[in-house]
Amino acid sequence: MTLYVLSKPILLHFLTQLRSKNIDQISFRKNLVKLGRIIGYEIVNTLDYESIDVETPLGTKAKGIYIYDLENILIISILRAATPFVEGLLKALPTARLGVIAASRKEKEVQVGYPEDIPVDVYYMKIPQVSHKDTVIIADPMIATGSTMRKAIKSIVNSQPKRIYIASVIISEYGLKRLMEEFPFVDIFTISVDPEIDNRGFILPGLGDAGDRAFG
Ligand code: U5P
Repeated sequence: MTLYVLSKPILLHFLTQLRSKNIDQISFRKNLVKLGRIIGYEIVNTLDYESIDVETPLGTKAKGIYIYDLENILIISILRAATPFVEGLLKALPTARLGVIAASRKEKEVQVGYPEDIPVDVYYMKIPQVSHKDTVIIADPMIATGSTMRKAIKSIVNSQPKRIYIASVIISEYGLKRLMEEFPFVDIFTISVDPEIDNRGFILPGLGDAGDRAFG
């Protein structure tokens, strides 16, 4: 398991705007697209490549590389918050195949602390066939208890892809620990690990309900 906490100022700048309660719906969505694109390029930087020669218009040869893993990318979008985020990822990974999982949490309030597991209803799933060559990127901007992500990982893990990546914007400390323990072979890309979860299962400080803020 590798945890990539991406901390370049450009990412933190867009995340800060996302967290603000004053950002409007359109800007919220646009920022998620931008973050998806940059995280997508960070993901590309971890893929396997080979050295190749390329001929320039001047009849000379230059040494270069070809990232062959780009031929086998599968992105899984967890609706609905991931929609603009995945739009950004696709800009960096235009050859990706795309699957969707429609899931909703049955949010429950607890008296003390936070719910450690929230029942998740998966009511639609359409995922292209997964091959052993695939890098599967499961995208959800917010991971709180990790219950939704667990279901998504379980839906593809038996197909044994080459790697499984999680692409997120904010993950809670608890969700991170839970996913790392259960799926030590998964790598996680995020911008922030937030310390807390409230008694309804929302990340603190977080940014609220990403689906509602992006789409009303
Ligand atoms: N979610 C939010 N904001 C939060 C916490 C969760 O939007 O502060 C949404 C995510 O978009 C995701 C799901 O689809 O709830 C993840 O929650 P969990 O299953 O990790 O608890």
